[in-house]
Formats: sequence, structure tokens, C-alpha cells
Amino acid sequence: MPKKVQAAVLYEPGRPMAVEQVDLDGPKAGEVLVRIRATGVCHSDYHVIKGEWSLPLPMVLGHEAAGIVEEVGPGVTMVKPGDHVILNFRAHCGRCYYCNIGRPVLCDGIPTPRWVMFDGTTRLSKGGQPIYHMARVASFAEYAVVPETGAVPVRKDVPFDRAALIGCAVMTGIGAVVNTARVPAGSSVAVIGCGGVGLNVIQGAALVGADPIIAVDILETKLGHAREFGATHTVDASQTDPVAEVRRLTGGGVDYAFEVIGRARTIRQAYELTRPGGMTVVVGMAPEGEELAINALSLPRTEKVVMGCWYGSARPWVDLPKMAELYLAGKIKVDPLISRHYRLEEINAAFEALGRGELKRGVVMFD
Ligand code: CND
Ligand code: ZN
Repeated sequence: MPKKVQAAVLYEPGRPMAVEQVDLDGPKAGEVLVRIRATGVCHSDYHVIKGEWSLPLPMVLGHEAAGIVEEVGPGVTMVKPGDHVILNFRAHCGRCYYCNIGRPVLCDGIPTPRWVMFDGTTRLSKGGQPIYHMARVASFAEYAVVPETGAVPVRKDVPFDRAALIGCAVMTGIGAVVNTARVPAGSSVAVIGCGGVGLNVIQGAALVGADPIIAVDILETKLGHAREFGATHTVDASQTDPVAEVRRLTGGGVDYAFEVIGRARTIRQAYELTRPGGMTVVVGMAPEGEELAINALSLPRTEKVVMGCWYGSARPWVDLPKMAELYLAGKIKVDPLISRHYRLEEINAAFEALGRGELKRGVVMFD
């Protein structure tokens, strides 16, 4: 018998999610049932809500989450009931080329799309109709069934709301600096977009000893948060041209520029405020089909590197527990990321608040 669970279901882009009871089948071989305790409100889910990416619907969104393992399917050996886990939104196969070279985020060993289990079917349904799983996490629900590699055990003394944010915003932001770009101490850094992920790029830059760290946003409140997370300078892009201003502050551009919004226009700004020989890292996820135009001759003449960053180039089974340890050791800030807690019934309001720029992060909590 499937379990009846409360979930937020997106039926149509641009429409509120319906918070309702759906069916969740138990874990099959290699899968794990997780009781979700906390899940973050990240802009990646918002892209789906806004219809910027064409994904199959209906879908339960949510990819930044933590919970407790309740049951494991046949053959599961990496986790056990009672484990506290951070959900990994890039569950990997462990056998493909990318898994073997230590880049599990790029795993291509699973032939099925990321909205269904590895075997190609969904565990979520309603009235016999399948409901898809966002990034094989689908945490806007009381329970989730995820692949074994998608549930990473962490110390039980990390509060669930903090653990949830480690699952995307913290890992992606800090990982962008430490794993993707490998920013050396003393480098100059600019971060365009100071939301939940951007603030973690800023704290990652502070962690490795970058200086200056220039934060760019269009909201004054966000620039205040950026200072709290380690920015040394702020640029209000609603008032000033960020390219000219960052070049002025640094005498020609930064060593590393991070775009954390997901728009071609701001990616281009990030490229233009990168100094010759520097690196532009694209963390933000643009609407599907959006193309980036940069001056072709500028590439050989400046030797700039343009680099993508997915999930902070994480090795989730190493890096998520490490982030949890760093948090518990007081070396990274997670508490001040949380602006507000919500209940699942308030999920649509939470995304509206994110859209208005009112949140560092909102976190949905379950009883
Ligand atoms: P959030 O909405 O919290 O932050 C976006 C920030 O950008 C806000 O502070 C805005 O004020 C600011 N902003 C908007 N327009 C401009 C502009 N023109 N100039 C300067 N600042 C601006 O979003 P988030 O932090 O949750 O996510 C940011 C992006 O990162 C988004 O595209 C999301 O999908 C992506 C992301 C990527 C990954 C990954 O693995 N690469 C993981 N999670 C999220
Ligand atoms: Zn995210």
C-alpha cells in the first residue's frame, strides 16, 4: 500500500502549487524512504514555478533538504533507518566515467531523466497518475523516496534547517569558490547576485582569504547581507554600472567573478568585469534556451576562462558531511542565512517572498 503524504504539487507553471495528499510508494531496490524535516526555498525551484524550464508536470519540487531515513529498500548498504541525512540533488551511479574521475555531479551513468527514479518510474502519484520528482529529491513533501546515493548521512547534532541549507545553497556557493574555481588567497573576487547561493559564494571567498570581495546586487538589503557574509565592498547595480564600478575599484577587473542570478545579461557583466587572465564562473541557472553572447576576439586577447559550476563541483559524500563539520566547528555561517521558517501550507507565500527579494533563505519545516 502506498503511503499517503502531504505534498506541494506544481500542476502548471505560473500557478500556485496545490498542497494536498498524494500517494508515495515504498522504496524499491537501491532506494531510501526519508522523512523530510526541513527543506529550503531555492531559486532553482522558482525557475520551474515560473515556467523558465520545461519539465514534465505535475511535479513535487524541492531539492535542498534534510531528514531522517525511515526505511531502506533491498540492497541498500550506505544508509540505515534512523540516519540523519542531507539530500544530494545529484544522486550518482558510482560506475560511469565521471563518477570514476571524482566528478559525480556530472554523472551520466543513469539513462533516465532526473525527474524519475533510476528505473524510470515515479514513486509519487495521485489517482494512479505519476507525479514527477524534482531532481530525484522532491522534498516539498512529508516523505521522499530517493536513490541511495541521494541521501548522505551527517552528524545528528546539525539542526535540520541548517542541514537542509547545506544541501544546496551552502554547498553550491562555497563549492564554487573552493572546488570549481579553486580561488587562491589574496585573489580579488566579485559576486553578482547576493541571494541564498550568492551569500555562500561570498562566505567561500572570505574563507579562502580573497580580497577585495565585491558584492553586486540591485537591492540595498541584499548588499547589507553581503557585508555580513564577508563582502568588503558593495555595488548597487540599480544605481551604478557594475562593470565600470568593479573595474574602477580593482584597477581593471577581478581575478574571479561569480554570476549567481542566472541571466545572460549578468553573466556578460561578470565576464566583462573579470580582468584579463581571470576566470568567470557561472553558478546562476538561466531560463532554458537563453544564449550568451560575448565578444569572440576578446577570448584570445584576454585569455579569460569562462567556467560553469553545478552544485559547487561537489563530491557530495565527502563534501556535505565536511560542510556539516565546518558548521559545527563555527567555521562557516549557516544560522544567519535563515530569514524565516514556513509551514508546507505556506509554500506559495514563501516563493513570492523569494521573488520579491525578501529572503536570504526561507526554510519549510515539518512537524
Ligand atoms: P535568490 O533569488 O535568493 O537571489 C538572487 C539575487 O540576485 C537576489 O538577491 C536579487 O536581488 C539579485 N539580482 C537580481 N537581478 C539582479 C541584477 N540585474 N543585478 C544584480 N543582482 C540581481 O536566488 P538563489 O540564490 O536561490 O539562486 C541564484 C541562482 O543560482 C538561481 O539561478 C538558481 O537557480 C541558481 C542555483 C544554481 C545551482 C547550481 O548548482 N549551479 C544550485 N542552486 C541554485
Ligand atoms: Zn538550489
